[in-house]
Amino acid sequence: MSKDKYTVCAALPYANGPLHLGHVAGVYLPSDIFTRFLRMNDHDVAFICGSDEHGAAITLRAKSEGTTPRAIVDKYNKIIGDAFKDFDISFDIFHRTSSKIHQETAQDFFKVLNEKAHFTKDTSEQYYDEEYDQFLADRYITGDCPNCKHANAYGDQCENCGSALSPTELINPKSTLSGKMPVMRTTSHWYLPMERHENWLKEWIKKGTLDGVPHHDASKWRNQVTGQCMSWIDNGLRPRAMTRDLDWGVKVPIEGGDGKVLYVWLDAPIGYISATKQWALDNNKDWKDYWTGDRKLIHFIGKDNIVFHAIIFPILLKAHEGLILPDNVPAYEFLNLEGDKFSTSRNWAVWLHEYIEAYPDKIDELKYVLTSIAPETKDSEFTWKEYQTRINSELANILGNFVNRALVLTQKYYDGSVPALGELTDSDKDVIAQMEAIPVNISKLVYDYKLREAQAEAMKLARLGNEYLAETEPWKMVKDPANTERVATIMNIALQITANLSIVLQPFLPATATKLSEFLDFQTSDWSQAGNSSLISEGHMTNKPSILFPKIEDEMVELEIEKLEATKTMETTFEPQKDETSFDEFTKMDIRLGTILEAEKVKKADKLLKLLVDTGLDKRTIISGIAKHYSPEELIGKQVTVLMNLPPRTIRGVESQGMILMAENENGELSFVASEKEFGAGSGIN
Ligand code: B3M
Ligand code: ZN
Repeated sequence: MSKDKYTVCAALPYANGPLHLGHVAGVYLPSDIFTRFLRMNDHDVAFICGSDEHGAAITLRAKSEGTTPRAIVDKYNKIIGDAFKDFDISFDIFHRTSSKIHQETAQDFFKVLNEKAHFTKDTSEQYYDEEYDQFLADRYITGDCPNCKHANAYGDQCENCGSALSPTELINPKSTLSGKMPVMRTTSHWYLPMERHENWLKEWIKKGTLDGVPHHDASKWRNQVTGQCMSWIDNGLRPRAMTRDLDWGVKVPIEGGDGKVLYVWLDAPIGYISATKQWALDNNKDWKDYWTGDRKLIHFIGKDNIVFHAIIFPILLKAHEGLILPDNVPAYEFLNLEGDKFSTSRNWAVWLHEYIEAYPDKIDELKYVLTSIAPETKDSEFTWKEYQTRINSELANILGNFVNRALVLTQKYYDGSVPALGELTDSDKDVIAQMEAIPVNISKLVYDYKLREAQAEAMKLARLGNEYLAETEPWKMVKDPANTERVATIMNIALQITANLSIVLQPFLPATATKLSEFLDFQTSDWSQAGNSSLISEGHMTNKPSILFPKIEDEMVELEIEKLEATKTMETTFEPQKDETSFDEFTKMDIRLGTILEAEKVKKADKLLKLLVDTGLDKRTIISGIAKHYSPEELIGKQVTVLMNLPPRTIRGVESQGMILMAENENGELSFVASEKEFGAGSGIN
């Protein structure tokens, strides 16, 4: 039977910020494990990724960093790409959607679909920000999610519940540009009438058949993937706009497309194809082999990307004709961090590139922990305490301890040479049987996308070895010459387990597997060798080992937790920056220096002082809530900053004609905002 062929795609990260551990645990590490395993099993496989460089995620970031979209994507493509390399994620290519080959591929794709009449052109009313002269789609508009009521859902999806949205579905919509309620304006766009595809989609997702022909094993799709898709379909599919009124993106390549670009969720998945094209060009291959015929397309993604990969992209692929549809869409739930959601804006995150920089020798340690807690079926949590415990009590005490004992004792008793296997006891036979069974179990789990359990199964082999040595205690037996043959047998079996570990750990902990190979002077990447209990023969020379996993000290954990806590303190002490205002709004405020002429307490109000202030223009009464901080006497003659043109307010029967600006520190103490020099009353502030 010929082996299945695979094209494995990992979601293209937006080039609008660095990667954190949530991204790694839920997309890049599992796809890497899966692909490494496939390669070891001699499947023909391409592993594709790249950065997603269009869409509002990018332009809004550029705006907030005060730079151009081009500068943003160049910066983060590099940070992300370097982190992937350092973390040894084995993509065949990490490409970019701002490349020329991608623009052409996406435009051709759009033209093909348009020629085949898969789009409708329609004029409709869309939200528009009058202040910024811009239509508001996707992340340019936020509001409450109609499904889960989460505030700040985007115009194209809710990051909280993962549902895909349209701007008009949002409750209380607000422009992310001006912060204002948008108005409606007419514009025309190309739409994908998704409702036309409902029937085949239902059959394809539920049964795994495509127009009656078996396509994939639907029982292998995760429940949350099938569930989210079906609920979306059952809610009724509607036409979805495939173009946008923006200038950053892939230009619409047909007549009437001026000033418009492709919708980023049309553009980005085509990025998988254009990346494959570039890789094929670089390696003398034909990209079509990876996107047509008898090949499994697998999408590793986060749960907020489900409908885009399991409904919209499949519609586009099928409409295009001749291209393969996904065989599976293993989507991951979210990883939390120390009791809270990862948040880029609040800096509540462990950034991959920062981890790598701080702990370049602890790459496999992080991989191990992240796979152990991968959010495969439900949200999970990363804590530094668990990181420490898993490394110390599992990697160091079990795997590291076993390997070290096996190799050190071999050095000690046999100068590194593999001893002969003698007669086997029942327990030896049992250990050998398990050594044979474990790789079979791992295989089954990997093909079922249960990578967390698969890694646990691989660790079982280390556990088995560790227990075997602890029970047989060759270091005690060796003292009696009558046991020479028995000790040799035990050590032979321990070394065979170690050699098997160098194979089965490869997908999960590649650097560790390489170290084992060096210790043993034995290397194979052929999975079919795993389970063989005589991988290394009598007389083969092994090397002296070094410590695989140094213990994680409390100091490291404390340092990392403190680092995170520091971001929390900052957050609670100072209010986050307010929504953006405009220069126009700012210049509307009339702010001037004033001098306090008189001050007295307001009756029955222990916080308030009634001030008479010389503003240069006039002398006016201002009520200020500073009585707890200043006595009336000490205020006379003080220079202060006055907001002049607030509408007058009557407080305790007195009309207040402005406001004194004050600074407040984290302890709630107040200070006047005044000028550095003694300027005259009435000096303007702008
Ligand atoms: N850039 C969305 C995300 O990072 C996105 C994935 C595109 S995959 C084609 O959540
Ligand atoms: Zn929601």
